[in-house]
Formats: sequence, structure tokens, C-alpha cells
Amino acid sequence: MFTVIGERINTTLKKVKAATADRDADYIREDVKKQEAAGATYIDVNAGARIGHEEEDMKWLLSVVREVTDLPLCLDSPDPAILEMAYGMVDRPPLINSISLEKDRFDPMIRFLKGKECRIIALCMDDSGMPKTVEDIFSRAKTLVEELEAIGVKRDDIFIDPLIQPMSVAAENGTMAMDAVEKIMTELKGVHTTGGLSNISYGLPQRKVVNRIFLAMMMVRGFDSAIMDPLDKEIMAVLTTASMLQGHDTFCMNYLKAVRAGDIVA
Ligand code: THG
Repeated sequence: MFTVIGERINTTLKKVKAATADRDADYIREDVKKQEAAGATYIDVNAGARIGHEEEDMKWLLSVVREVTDLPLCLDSPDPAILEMAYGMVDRPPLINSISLEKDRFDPMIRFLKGKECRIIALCMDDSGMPKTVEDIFSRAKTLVEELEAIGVKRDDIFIDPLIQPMSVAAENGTMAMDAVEKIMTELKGVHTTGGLSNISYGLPQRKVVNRIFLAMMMVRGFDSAIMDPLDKEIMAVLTTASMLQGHDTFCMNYLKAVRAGDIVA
């Protein structure tokens, strides 16, 4: 089963930023309900965009989100202290976004994660910066998996983020992500891979077209989760259809159900 992490409760989005500043709970509630109905597995919550307000914004967003959905949450912050606070506010085991090999994130996160009931996104980032090659990505992924397993985290609870970088920056960025996903999924069997899908189209026009096609190409290589917009019906149609074509949909049941519901149309 593909894991859809609904990305829309993020204060970098203008409407969410305004709703958060105004404490407009209705806007947030409606958006979460729509993401759930559209098939999100987790609801990502990121309060990072209002500088100096992350803690209070995260608390408020979590209090609003958890009252309208039973879906588990993906707690999204680079700050271990925010993640620890957020972990204390959720009712069911969350997906924590994220740990990385950067020293000021790795050490506190490992200490915190030990013995906790949760899943974790592990970013292939270290103090030398963004990965430049497939080998960079894979060696960081391997270290992260080893370190997490050493504190008792199961592979099924680890989501490796290879760090998807824009095509507008370098022509290799698409193949680098795809090759890395394939290597991680074959050589670190049992882990998941995820990432911010729309990073690939940053700086390009008609981004949704690029995101949709990239999703299908990544899935072929084993990508089994994405941080994405579940309200984009077309990308959800791509997801259902690509899963079916990979043989992950017994008797094409999910595909046929989506067609009957009017969610997949030519
Ligand atoms: N990896 C991990 N976590 C992540 C990311 C990642 N969390 C944040 C981000 N990247 C994924 N989340 C979003 C949320 C919303 C949007 C993109 C990624 C989005 N952006 C519009 C855009 O870029 O055009 C902004 C439009 C607006 O400003 O309103 O919709 O990579 N682990």
C-alpha cells in the first residue's frame, strides 16, 4: 500500500499562513476533512513559516487538526524540541518528520526516539549539505537505517527521504532520485521511501504535470510514499493507476472502484 502524506497543512501555503495567524480553525478543519476524504494516509502538519511563532502555531494547528480526524499525523519540523512537544499532543502513533545526519538534529532525535511508539522520516542530509550523487544518498540512508535499528526502530517504521531536488537546478536531479530509490528499496529491504514530490518541479511552469509524471516514474523504482497534495485528483488517479499496473491492486479492484466513483476519467 502506498502511503500518501497530505502536505496541505503547512504555513508556507498562503491561505494556511493567514488562517493560522487569524486562528481561523474552520479553514483548517475543512482542509483536513477534504484531504482525508481524498485518500490521505497521514496529515502532515508544518508550522515553520511564521518565524518566531512555530511553537504556538504548531500547538494550535495540532489541537485543531486532531479534533476533526482520526488519521495519524506527520509532525513536520526541523527542530527536535518542536517535534518532542508535538509528539506529546497526538492521540495515535505519528510519523515524525524528521531526523537527519546533521549533528544538531541527529543526536537529540536519537535520544528522543528511543523506545517511542512512532514512525520516522529520515532525510539523507548531513553537515556537508545536500547529496550530490546516488552514492551520497545511499550511504546516508544506510547509516540512518543502521543507527535507527540500533535503537530498536523497525524497518517498516523507517521512511527514507532521498531529498528530491529541482530539475530546474540540474538535469541529473530526476535520475539521481529515481536511482537512489531503487538502490535503497533493493539493498535496504523492508524500509519505505518518501519525499516532497513537488520539489522536482520547483521553478518550472505547469508544475502539476511534472509532479504527476514523476510520481509514476518514481513508483516504478519502488517509491512507496510521497508528501503530496491529495486534492489534486489527477495525481491521485496516477497513483491508483500506477499501483494497479505494478500489480499491487488485486483484480484491479481499487482502479475499478475509482473509475466508478468518477475519480478516473479520460
Ligand atoms: N521532505 C520532507 N518533508 C517536507 C518536504 C520534503 N516537508 C515540507 C515540504 N518538503 C513538503 N510539503 C509541501 C507543502 C506544500 C507545498 C509544497 C510542499 C506547496 N507549495 C506551493 C508551491 O511550491 O508552489 C506553494 C504555493 C503557496 O505559496 O501557496 O503547495 O521534501 N521529509
